[in-house]
Amino acid sequence: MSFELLCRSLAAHGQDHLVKYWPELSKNERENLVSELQKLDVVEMNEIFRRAMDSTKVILERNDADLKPIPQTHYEAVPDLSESKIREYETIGFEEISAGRVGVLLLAGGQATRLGFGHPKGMYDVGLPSHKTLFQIQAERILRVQQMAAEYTGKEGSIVWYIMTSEHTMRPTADYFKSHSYFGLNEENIVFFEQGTLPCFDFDGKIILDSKSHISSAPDGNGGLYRSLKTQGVLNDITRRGVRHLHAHSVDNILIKVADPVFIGYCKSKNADCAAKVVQKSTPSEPVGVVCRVNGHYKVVEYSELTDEAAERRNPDGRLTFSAGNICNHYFSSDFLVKICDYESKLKLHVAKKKIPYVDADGVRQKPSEPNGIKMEKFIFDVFEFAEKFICLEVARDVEFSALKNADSVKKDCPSTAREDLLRLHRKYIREAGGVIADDVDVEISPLLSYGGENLTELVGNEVFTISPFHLKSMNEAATNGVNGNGNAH
Ligand code: UD2
Repeated sequence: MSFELLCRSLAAHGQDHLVKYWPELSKNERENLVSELQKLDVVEMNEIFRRAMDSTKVILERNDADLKPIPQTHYEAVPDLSESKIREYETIGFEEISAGRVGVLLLAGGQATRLGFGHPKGMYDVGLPSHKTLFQIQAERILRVQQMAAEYTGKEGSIVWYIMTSEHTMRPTADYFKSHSYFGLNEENIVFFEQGTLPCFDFDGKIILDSKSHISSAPDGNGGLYRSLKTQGVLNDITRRGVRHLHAHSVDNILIKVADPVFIGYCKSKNADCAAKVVQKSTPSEPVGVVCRVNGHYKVVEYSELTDEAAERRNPDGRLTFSAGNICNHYFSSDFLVKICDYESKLKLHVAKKKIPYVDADGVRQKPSEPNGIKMEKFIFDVFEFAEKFICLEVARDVEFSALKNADSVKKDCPSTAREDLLRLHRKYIREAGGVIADDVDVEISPLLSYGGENLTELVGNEVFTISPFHLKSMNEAATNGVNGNGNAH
């Protein structure tokens, strides 16, 4: 489209202020602005703003009677399952992994603002003895679970790792993996793709200029996954490789069981198209969304939308009725993803009022002290209601969930709690395998050695751990990187 046509289209849709500074721009700045404007579908963006504002006007008059917990037929809790049931699900998961039918969708497009880290969150080192980052820990869990599946089935298969980044995290994430030789994974089985952005608007629906030649925009939320799967060719890749099961999760859960065979096996055996792992809410007021049914549809209801009465309601056994805390840990069948990506444009838009830097009437960039506009996001869980067979798997929080959200000063969901939660779990694994370890001794178990506490008895049984901090490595790792911990070879 020529510049003149572009200007006419902007004017026709009330967004011509975006070219206000055109006469002042250098050649490079003009090229940049034109390229951004050409990618902007102004009709669609105005419509998105309208829909987003409409959604904020909907008065939440939900009756508690509309809310129902997940029916028992669609809910299982790992801590209550028999060992044989867990092995049954795990076996199915291993078979799917070995057959190359399992993929992981890592949500790594967030901006890590609360953490205050200037790099992709997956590159964060919470200070474990090994100093492994979240990305490395996850990569090594994939390597280990592939190995476990191969040992179990006698057939080597690969997990495909689809990593969703955003405009700010794409390059540094891809470079980071490359400079670490993909942590031993086959480069061909890692697919980086970029989620989209949405422009930021002022409250009157005008798109905000971040500078005279640059539109203010932000990633379109983790629900932007569905659009980017389609536009970035990832759905085709999933189909081409024959991947049938996708485990989708946030980047910031240090305890994440990546490509969890038990979860995959559970979902396959129930013929589920969509599922969520949940943890029991710790208290009625814990600020987490709850997975439940609203008028028969599966949804995540934000804690702010739950009345005190509903939040505090308990079953005869004392458990909270609405206890299924969402942890951004989901399963999708590939068929479901294909279906959902076709109507992702209807997904709800969540609006957040933010302080968005802007260019003022005098052409000066300002950083407002009060919210001056909105950012819009789609949420990954808003597709639950479209599932034909949605199920939940409750998991133990101390085994599977510890999220890194904040800086240490917040003292909650921060680097210290993530590190402590992982080391506490590893102490538990050591004790279960017959080792002796005091609570003040820090031993980290490499994911290359053990995925979920297995494979340790021979190594740690009757061993007394006194050296702290200590890194318990796999044989290969110790051979390539040196001995374990502080000089003690195992
Ligand atoms: C998420 C869940 C919340 C709860 C909580 C538990 C959503 C929408 N909310 O809340 O219900 O389970 O996690 O920890 O799932 N991300 C992107 N692109 C974006 C925005 C986020 O990839 O545009 C990724 C982000 O990198 C992270 C994940 O999505 O891995 C969760 O995002 P968040 O940390 O912003 O979500 P949070 O903690 O508000």
